[in-house]
Amino acid sequence: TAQPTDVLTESLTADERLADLSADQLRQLVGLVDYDAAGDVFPVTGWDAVHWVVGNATQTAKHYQAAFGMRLEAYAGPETGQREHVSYVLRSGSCRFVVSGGVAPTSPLLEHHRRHGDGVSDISLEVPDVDACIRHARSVGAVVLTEPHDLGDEHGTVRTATIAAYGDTVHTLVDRSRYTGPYLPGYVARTSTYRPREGSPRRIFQALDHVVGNVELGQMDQWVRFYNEVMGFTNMAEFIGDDIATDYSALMSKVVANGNHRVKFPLNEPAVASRRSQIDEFLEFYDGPGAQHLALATNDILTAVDQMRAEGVEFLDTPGTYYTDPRLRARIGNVRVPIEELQSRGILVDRDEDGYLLQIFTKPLGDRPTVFFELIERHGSLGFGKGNFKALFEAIEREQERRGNL
Ligand code: TYF
Ligand code: FE
Repeated sequence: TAQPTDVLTESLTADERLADLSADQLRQLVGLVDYDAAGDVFPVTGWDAVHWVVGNATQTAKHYQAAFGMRLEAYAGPETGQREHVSYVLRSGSCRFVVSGGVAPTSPLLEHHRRHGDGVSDISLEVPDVDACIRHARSVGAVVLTEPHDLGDEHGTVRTATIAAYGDTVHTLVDRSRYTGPYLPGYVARTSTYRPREGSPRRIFQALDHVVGNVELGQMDQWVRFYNEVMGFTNMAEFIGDDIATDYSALMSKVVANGNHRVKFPLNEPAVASRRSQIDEFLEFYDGPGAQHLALATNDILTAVDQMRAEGVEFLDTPGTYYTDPRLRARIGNVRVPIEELQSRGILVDRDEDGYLLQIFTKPLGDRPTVFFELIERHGSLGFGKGNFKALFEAIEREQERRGNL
């Protein structure tokens, strides 16, 4: 029987409850919009988890706790009957990572890692009706990798199915509305033994904002169509077309999103430019299409950057001229902190008709020049920092040149 407090929590979305934010705060944090859910062929209510395959999940899980302020919540491995690999479930706000690595030499995860290095294998999404989504996806030609099925234990049942996306990346659809366990059947609850340093913030980020995919030359439009037709996602206004591509970006980009923009997928392809695109470099070292960056939404990017830097995370440099450029000063107007606070940390700022955003990008996290992170603090802007593309792509190319890949 529902207690009064349960009634209260039930009126919140999973995001609001997990991120401990009001509806308004969440709306601002990740740039939600109103939409009419009637007629949605593939209703998506949020992100379920980002699954990583890495070379050393045990250490990577510690890094996400120490440097990203994530909390360990669940675990599966040989001790719990999962013999081939270990998986750590980490969470910050409503953003969940599942970090896995091979244990048995026969683990198929080791093959994924040999080919791609550390990377994202599955961007799993929360849907209220797995079967309806799969019926629709199949009817428009999507590749169904795992049919809808139930996973159960003493905590209830999770319904799930998996469809193929770009490269080896997949989308597992998850309905956990009838489940109360720590993550999925097969996992046991496990908490962090890592203790944040005295005075460090409770949480560095509250939610996942967007996940960007890099695809092969000439394939961007076909993946945009995939998200349009299979998932009913619509195209957002922000894109990098031919014009910008050849001038400085060396890439083309379009953005698709679900109805309320909770899930946003920018998709990049390399442009035919005078130099080797950062997307070509990714495709070579990831050995195919894959997730390029994850944007983490924070309500305090200054503390987030300070905390992450102190724990060894490296960010792209922004030249001083970015901040002294009078056009930037004129364009951005007033933001919540003095510009010097942004400059000392290398944080970028962009403004559009809806408001502004603050953002910063890490260098690639692993050994290969592939996946990296963005921190984003939105104040009304629903965009991706279009005004920063030039400065950002120049910074990425400086790194690319240092690696000898430009
Ligand atoms: O997600 C975005 O669109 C921004 C900008 O290779 C961006 O974060 C776009 C492409 C890219 C790196 C960043
Ligand atoms: Fe981004």
